[in-house]
Amino acid sequence: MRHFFYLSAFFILTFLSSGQKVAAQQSKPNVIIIYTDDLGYGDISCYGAKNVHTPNIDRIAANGLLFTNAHATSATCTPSRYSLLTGQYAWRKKGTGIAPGDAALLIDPARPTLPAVFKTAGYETGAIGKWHLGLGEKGIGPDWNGEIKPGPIELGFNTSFILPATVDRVPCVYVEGHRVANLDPSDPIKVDYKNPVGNWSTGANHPELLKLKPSHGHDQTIVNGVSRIGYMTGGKSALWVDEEISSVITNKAVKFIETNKSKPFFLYFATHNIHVPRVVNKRFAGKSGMGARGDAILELDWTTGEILKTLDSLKLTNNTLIIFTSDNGPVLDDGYQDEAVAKLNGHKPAGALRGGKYSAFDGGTRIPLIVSWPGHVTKGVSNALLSQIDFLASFAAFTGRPLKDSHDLDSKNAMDVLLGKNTTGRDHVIEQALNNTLSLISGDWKYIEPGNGPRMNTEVNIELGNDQKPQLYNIRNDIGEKHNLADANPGKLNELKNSLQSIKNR
Ligand code: NG6
Ligand code: CA
Repeated sequence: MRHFFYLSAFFILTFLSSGQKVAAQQSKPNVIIIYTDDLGYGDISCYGAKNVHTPNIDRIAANGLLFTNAHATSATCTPSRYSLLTGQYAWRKKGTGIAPGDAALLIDPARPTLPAVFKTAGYETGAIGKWHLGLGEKGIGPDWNGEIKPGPIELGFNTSFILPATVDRVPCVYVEGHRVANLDPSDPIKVDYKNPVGNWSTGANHPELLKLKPSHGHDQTIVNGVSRIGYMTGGKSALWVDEEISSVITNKAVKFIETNKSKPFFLYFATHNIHVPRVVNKRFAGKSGMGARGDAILELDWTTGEILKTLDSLKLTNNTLIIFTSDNGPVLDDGYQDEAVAKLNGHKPAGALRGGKYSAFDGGTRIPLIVSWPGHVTKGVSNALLSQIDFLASFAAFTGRPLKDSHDLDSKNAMDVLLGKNTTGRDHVIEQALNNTLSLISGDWKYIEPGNGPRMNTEVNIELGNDQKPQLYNIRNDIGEKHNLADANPGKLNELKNSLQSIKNR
C-alpha cells in the first residue's frame, strides 16, 4: 500500500509540467511590496475615488483584503521607508528626515532589515524604483562615478535598480547594483546641493527652457526640461527621461519576476508615481481629465497591471503575496505648476481625512493598503489597526525566523492581521509628521502632542496639525479630526499622553 503512494507520487511529479512542479515544491510564497509615492487614502477607486479609475489596483482589492485603518509611520518618504525596512520608528534615529539627493546610506547594514529577513530565508531579493534612503559611507556619501556602496545590496537585496532619491532631486540617473547605469566614464557626474556645478541651465536663470515650471523650490539644474532640487552636470548618457521612468522600472520588475519565477522571491517595487514632477508617458498624458496628478495615477495603475499580468502569465498569482500601499499621504501642488489643484474637479485625495502629506492629521499617514494572496488572505475589508512598522517582524515570523524582542525594534508580528485572521490589529500606532510632531492612535482615540510648529504649510496648502495645545480626537466618530476633545476628556488625554511618553522613552 505504502509502495503504491510512493509510486503515484513519483508518477505525478514525473508527469507534471515544470511550472506545476515548481508550484508543488515551492511552499514559500513570493512577496511583492508595491510601495507607491504620495498616494492618498482617497486616490484610487477601491478607496472611493470617482474621477479617476484604477481597475488594476482594484483587482488586487477584489481578490484580497483592503485595510481602512493602515498607516505609514511618517508623513514623508524617507522616514516611512526607513521604518518599513528596519522595523524601527525613524524618529528614534537622527537624520532620517527627507534625505537630500547626496545623503549617505541612512540604514546601518548591521541592523535587521526586511530584505535580509527574506534573503536569510532563501529568497531572491530585489529593490526596484525609488530609494531615497541615502547611498554610500557615512560622512562621505555616494561616489557617482565609482562604486556606490553601501546601499540596497549591503542591506540584503541581491539585485537593485533604483532612482537614488526622488525624481525632483539630482542626479537624474538610475543606479544599478553599485554603479550608475549607462554612465560614460569620460563624462563624469558632479552633484552639489549647495553651489552650482558645471554650466547647465537652471530653472531660476532660464525659465524659458522649462516644459514644467516650478511653483516653489525646484528651480535649480534643468534636466529634460524640468528644473530640480540640487545642481548637477555630466553623466549625459546616464540621464533618465521622465516620460520613460514608469516603463523602465516596470520592465525591470517584470524581468526580475521572470528571472526568479522558479524560486521564492521578494520584490520591493517602489514607484516614483505619483510624486512630483508628474511627467507621464504620452499614453497617459491628458487621459484622466484631472491634470498630471490624475494621469500619474493612471500610469501607476498601468504599472500595477503589468505586474499582475506577469504573475498571471507565469502562473504565480496563487503563490504570490502582494502588498500594495503608499509611503505617505497626498499633496497637490508639491512644487510644480502641473494643474493638480486646478483640475481636481471635486476629487478628494485624502478621502474623508484631514490634512495630507507632511501632516500630523491622519491625511499624512493613513494610507491605502491592500493585501492579496489567493486562498490565504481572507477577502474583504479590514478595519484592523495596522502599521508598516510591522512588516519586518511579520515576515521574519512568516519565513520561520521570528525576531527576538529588542528595545531597539518597534516591529511586531502582525501576519495574522495582514492575512485577515485577526480583525483588531495593533493596540496603538505612532505617526510622525514633517516637523517630528508625534501622534498616538490607541483604539478609537488619537492624541497629537502639542508643539510650536506652523499650523499650515502654505506652499502646499496643507494643514500640518500642529497646535500649542494638546489635541485629542475620537477618530471612530470623527474621522476628519474636527472636534478636539482634550478639554472634555482629560482622563483619556492623560492616558494617551503618558503612553506616548513611555513608548518614546523605551
Ligand atoms: C520637499 C520638496 C517636495 C518633495 C519632498 C519630499 C521643496 C520645496 N519641496 O522638500 O517637492 O520632494 O521634499 O517628498 O523642495 S517625499 O515624498 O520624498 O518625502
Ligand atoms: Ca512620498
